[in-house]
Amino acid sequence: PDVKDLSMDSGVQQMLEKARAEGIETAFDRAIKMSQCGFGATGVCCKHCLEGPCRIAPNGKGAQAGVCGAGVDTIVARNFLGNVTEGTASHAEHAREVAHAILEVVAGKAPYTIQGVEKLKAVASGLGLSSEGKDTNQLAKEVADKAMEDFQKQHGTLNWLELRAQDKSKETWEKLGLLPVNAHLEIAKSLARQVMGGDADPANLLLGAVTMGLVDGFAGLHMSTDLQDILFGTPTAVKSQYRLGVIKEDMVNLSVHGHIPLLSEKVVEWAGKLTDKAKEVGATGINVVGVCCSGNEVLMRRGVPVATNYASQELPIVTGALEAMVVDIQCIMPGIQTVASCYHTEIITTLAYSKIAGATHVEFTAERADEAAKEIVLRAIANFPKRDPRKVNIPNEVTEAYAGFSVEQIVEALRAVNPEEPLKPLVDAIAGGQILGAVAIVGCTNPRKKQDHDNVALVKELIKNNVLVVATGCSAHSLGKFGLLSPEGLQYCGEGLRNVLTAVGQANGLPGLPPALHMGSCVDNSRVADLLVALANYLGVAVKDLPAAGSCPETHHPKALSIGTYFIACGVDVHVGVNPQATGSPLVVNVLTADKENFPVTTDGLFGGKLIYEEDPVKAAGLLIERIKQKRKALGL
Ligand code: BF8
Ligand code: SF4
Repeated sequence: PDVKDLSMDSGVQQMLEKARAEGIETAFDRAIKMSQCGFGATGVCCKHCLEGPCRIAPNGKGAQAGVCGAGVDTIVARNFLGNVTEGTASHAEHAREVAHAILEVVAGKAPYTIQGVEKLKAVASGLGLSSEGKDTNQLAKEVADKAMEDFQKQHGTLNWLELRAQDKSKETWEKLGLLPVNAHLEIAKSLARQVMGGDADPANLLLGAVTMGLVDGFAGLHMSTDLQDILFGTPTAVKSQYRLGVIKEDMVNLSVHGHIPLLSEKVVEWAGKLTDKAKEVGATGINVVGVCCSGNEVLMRRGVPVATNYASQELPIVTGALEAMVVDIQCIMPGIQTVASCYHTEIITTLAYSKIAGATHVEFTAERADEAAKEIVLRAIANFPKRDPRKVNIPNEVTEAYAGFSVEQIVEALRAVNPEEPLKPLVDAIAGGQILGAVAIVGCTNPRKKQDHDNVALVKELIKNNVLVVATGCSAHSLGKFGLLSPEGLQYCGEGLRNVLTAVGQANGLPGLPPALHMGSCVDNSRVADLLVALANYLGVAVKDLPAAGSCPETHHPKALSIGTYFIACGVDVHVGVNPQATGSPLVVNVLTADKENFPVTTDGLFGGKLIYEEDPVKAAGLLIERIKQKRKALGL
């Protein structure tokens, strides 16, 4: 296929042409070669024991039960729970790493300082800790200890759930017996119930997935965001740039890729300190660029430009001008090493439990942070003279974008309109119909879909219909590349939404707010949830009653299913534009996607939110708008 059908990003298209000319295979090529298995795609293949694999054919043809007697509903529900558990484990480990780092920091063992003192006090008070008479490190230790309890306690429920959940949601989960005790316990229990001969009741397995979703939401997303804000500061609005053109020919280019900002923050810091060394090898300086969620973290807090998002992560290497790509965990394609081996680019892995054969490994721990980050930057510098000038070709487009819209920043921006009741202008605009509702665009890009296309198309359709959009993850990067994170994008908005965003922007000295507000990385979907809870509490309603929804048009990762399950448990509809690999069971499909009037047990009935699976982005926007209108009507709007 033409490269224009693989990505909307012209720089990516240009690099795909270059890769083809140089005989280099990328994820887009592999996606074409690799056909998808029909059984796996519908979730009907079970590999939970050595009697199998067993798979149930659709349409009642062939064996309709595994050797053990498991039917299709059990198999699909169990596989869904497995996916959600995997995603949850990623986020919980992320949060735990940061909690552990804070404990090292306050013990004087790791070279970071607590920068988010305001956030620390707010989180401490939410956890029931008094700040009085305590210095920053003492208070941070107590907060990190509370975080660690969420991996250890044997009774009660997650401290972070008590901290961040709306009471009304908590009541629902409690009644259904779904409250998680501690993250590790629940993850282990979930693995144990998926084992051959374990939980075989499909409805019960799906409720298990909801508990996993709650672990993901509170001990993964919220805990990560809160602790990262405490350690590195809460993001405020920043202006930066997007696209492969942020790679600079005359500089040492170093990309940070992965998720946990412990690494990326230190690399940015050391890049700033070692400019002279870069000059010694003939470069004008060191240019750190972001990829994926590490990119989001340093974009939000430091204004670091973003080169590209998930599906095209191999292509910064193809510019021939990337000296090193340093990675930690999650969403890192092993393919980057194969591509890098054709250039001078050095792939540097950093975590003991996440290596790539052939890559350089520089072990990164909080304690060794300075040493490791310095070595990483020095390695990038040392690679600069090894560049082959004949292979260098950097696409020249860049797009300007604003990011850094934490809840604190959004409230601050609204305060310029109404200092006493900052949420009032937003609520009034929703009540008055200038804003129809709100949708969070989350998730990824996926090499099986034309990159950025559906993320952008869905958002354009929503804002045209006056739906306020917030964005996180790689989907936010899609929007950034196409001007939707900049006031320029206001031209695509319906009149009501445009007027509100312009007024709030102007009150803050900007031509307008962007049509999509970039709220951060994937763990920062917690910020979206916090905003919903704040709005619901202000209005005195439940989160499930708000005219709001979530959408991941181009997702690829099980983490998206975990995040989606969390939001559904909060009563928020979640759209996926990619097959969630659970369509082989009518029961599972009905529980997750049916309206409460049409099926006896649904997530819609239990929690007020459901899954919407629709591959066409414009149709999907229509379905989201329809549900938003239903919820408006129920609120009497
Ligand atoms: O956690 S958006 S491709 S990088 S999974 Fe991965 Fe998807 Fe990007 Fe971030 Ni989230
Ligand atoms: Fe087959 Fe049952 Fe074993 Fe799964 S657990 S592989 S369905 S026998």
